[in-house]
Amino acid sequence: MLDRTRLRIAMQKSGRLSDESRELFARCGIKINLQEQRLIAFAENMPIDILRVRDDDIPGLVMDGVVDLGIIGENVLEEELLSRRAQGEDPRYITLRRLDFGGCRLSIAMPLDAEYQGPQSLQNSRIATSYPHLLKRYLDEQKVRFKSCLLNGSVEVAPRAGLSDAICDLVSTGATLEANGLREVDVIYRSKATLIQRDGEMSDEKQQLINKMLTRMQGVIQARE
Ligand code: PRT
Ligand code: ZN
Repeated sequence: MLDRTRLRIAMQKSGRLSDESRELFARCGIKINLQEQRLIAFAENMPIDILRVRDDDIPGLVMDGVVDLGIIGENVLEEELLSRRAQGEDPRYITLRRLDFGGCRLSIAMPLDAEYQGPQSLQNSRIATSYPHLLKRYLDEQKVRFKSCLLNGSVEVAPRAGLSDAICDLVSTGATLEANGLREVDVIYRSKATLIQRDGEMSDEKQQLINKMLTRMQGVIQARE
């Protein structure tokens, strides 16, 4: 049985955020043994348990109050927020700190030969994406009607495969778009990793621990700037 008095933090098990999340804990003085392929890792020197999961599960774990804190890309967090709101929920969480890693942008891209003169060029087109709610929010604001094609991977091959006219996907260097004959035409969201806390009561002990972590993080992040 898990000890609810220990602070529970969710991080990505393996992927683009996991090394830097782990490094951040280390720099905050939290000693964790992550060697084993376990779901849960226990800090040796503080009452903290680390839950290692798919990044997509982290916003929900925090919003449902299953974990106390989570480190997550704002893109995934915002998409989950919009998705839950669309289902009539009122999800709550607190942003503690925007972090200095995981930077990327969610962009619309089109085949090199396609014409683009602003969002209106996307009128009635089909767009492949893993972020249907962020895309809809943006194109609704632009009064553009579109059809989405939900893909959770290989989004960049959709136009070539005849599945869509355009894509809306994460970009960092732009190499993936270039390799697939696509051109970035519009940035709809800029993201970084962020540290979030569940809504609701927190025991004094947990709150003190969170405050201590935040103070240390402040020092670490300032030192890197
Ligand atoms: O297994 P799990 O579900 O946990 O991981 P995942 O495969 O869903 O996520 P992962 O590890 O790829 O990304 C985690 C988070 O890192 C994302 O949600 C973003 O917040 C952040 N991030 C930063 C990125 C990128 N940069 C990025 N470049 N996530 C994905 N990409 C992909 C993008 O989807 C595209 O395929 O990299 C490719 C583009 O990169 P460039 O450099 O070619 O432009
Ligand atoms: Zn994921």
